Amino acid sequence: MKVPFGPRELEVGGPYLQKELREANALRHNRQALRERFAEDGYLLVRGLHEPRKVEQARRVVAQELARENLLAPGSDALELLRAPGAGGKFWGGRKGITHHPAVQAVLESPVVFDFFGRFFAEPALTFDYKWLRAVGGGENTGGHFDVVYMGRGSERLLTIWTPLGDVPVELGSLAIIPGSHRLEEYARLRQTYGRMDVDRDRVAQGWFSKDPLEIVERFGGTWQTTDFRAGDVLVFGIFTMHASTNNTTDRYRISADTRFQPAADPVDERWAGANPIGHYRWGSDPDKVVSMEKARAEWGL
Ligand SMILES: O=C(O)CCC(=O)C(=O)O
Repeated sequence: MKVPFGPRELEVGGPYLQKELREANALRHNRQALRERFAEDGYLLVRGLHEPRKVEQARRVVAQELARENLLAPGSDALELLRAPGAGGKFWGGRKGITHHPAVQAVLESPVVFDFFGRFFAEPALTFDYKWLRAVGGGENTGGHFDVVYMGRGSERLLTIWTPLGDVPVELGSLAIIPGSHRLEEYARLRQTYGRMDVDRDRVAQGWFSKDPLEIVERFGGTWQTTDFRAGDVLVFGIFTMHASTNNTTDRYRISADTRFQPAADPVDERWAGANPIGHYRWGSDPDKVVSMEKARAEWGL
């Protein structure tokens, strides 16, 4: 089977893309084993962390919001998330009315999530108030990037938890990771250059290192790994783990949230915390000063 992934079609099971993300469920209650797995892979896949019933309640709230904005196909069952003709994607980053709706918050800030991170860090965890919640439309995907370029001003132990709000099989646009990209020697230069970028400070037009997933693995090595996610599963990864998503090739929305956790005692990136986080404040502003990713890459020799 071939999967559209950015501008490419990659064979699942071939050298570039596989559906073999490793489950970490058996390690969930063993801090040492979890940490060793994370140090090796740069991610942790936990199946069924959330009760599917709770995920469905959150999904219902997001579906109602899409319906309110006339983005769902008229007459369709809202939970199916069939897109209205011509409807595009939707991003509710920082929109507290929906990201902090009790049913959504019950998943994203559930005690099971705090317990998971508290155990992993061996100290209390905090989460950014800002949440990244999205409905990914037809043909859309996420390009290859490290999260550090968006949120690297605080804790070096910051982790992302990606939470699909419903089943997300590969054809709906599943998250894909390059295991080991956070530590492999071949990625060292990328970490030392692109990985030190800050989209607000440096005004680079795009946070994605590349829209082309094949370019990344051909150049730096590794293999994209993804899976068919089920409602309740989560994927945790670090700020130097290369990730992207396959394209949504269906007529339905993929909805998911990415949220962040770190040790509560560590410094916090000021853009994402507090009652009204400022978020990105300069990224993409002032077109005369924006630096293209091509130019930035030329300067890094990449
Ligand atoms: O959901 C997506 O497509 C992108 C998510 C992402 O890049 C992240 O969780 O950091």
